[in-house]
Amino acid sequence: MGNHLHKQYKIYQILTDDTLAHCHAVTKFSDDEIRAEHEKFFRITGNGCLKKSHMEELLGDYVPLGKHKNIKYLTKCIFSTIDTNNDGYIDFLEYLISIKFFKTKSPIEKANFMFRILDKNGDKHVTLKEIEPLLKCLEEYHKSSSNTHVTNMMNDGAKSAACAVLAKLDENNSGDIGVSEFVDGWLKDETIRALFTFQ
Ligand SMILES: [Ca+2]
Ligand SMILES: [Ca+2]
Repeated sequence: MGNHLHKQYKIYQILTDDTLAHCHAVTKFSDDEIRAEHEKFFRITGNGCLKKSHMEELLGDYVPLGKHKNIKYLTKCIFSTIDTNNDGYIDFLEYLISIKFFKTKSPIEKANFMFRILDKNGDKHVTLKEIEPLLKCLEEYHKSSSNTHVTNMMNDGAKSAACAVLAKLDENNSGDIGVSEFVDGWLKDETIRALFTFQ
């Protein structure tokens, strides 16, 4: 790792008031929550660069024990989404944003976060090409689901399931899914929630 990259991750090493305020503004976590996560994050990563293997260890706290075997699918999806510059590492703030997804009780927040995970190129539209790889990632997990709507939908593979999701959610027939279409679908369609929930 070059010096430049190293520097970039050191920004969060010491929680100054400014850093704390910034983390709070982005995540809405309390200062105590941020401090606790910060302690854990730097204990595990050492230098503030989170690797995929660290992610599994850190997210283990937010995934029920029985589902622990699925954590690899989960972290793969989340890691590649959060790691926006694709350098293979996640900094402290990116990590905080990702655990917010596991902590929030708000369906709207969950839907918004899932939309961002899906919207890989960040253009605020979710296309077939963005839905399919994520469902592919969750395919094995969903196969063991007790929800027959989910297993039926995944029966013919991720591509067919992605088409079904698009057909369900693309209310204005634009060929992709906007954030309001996704959130609406999430709130009213139990199968959509189940398809994109992996806890
Ligand atoms: Ca997109
Ligand atoms: Ca649309």
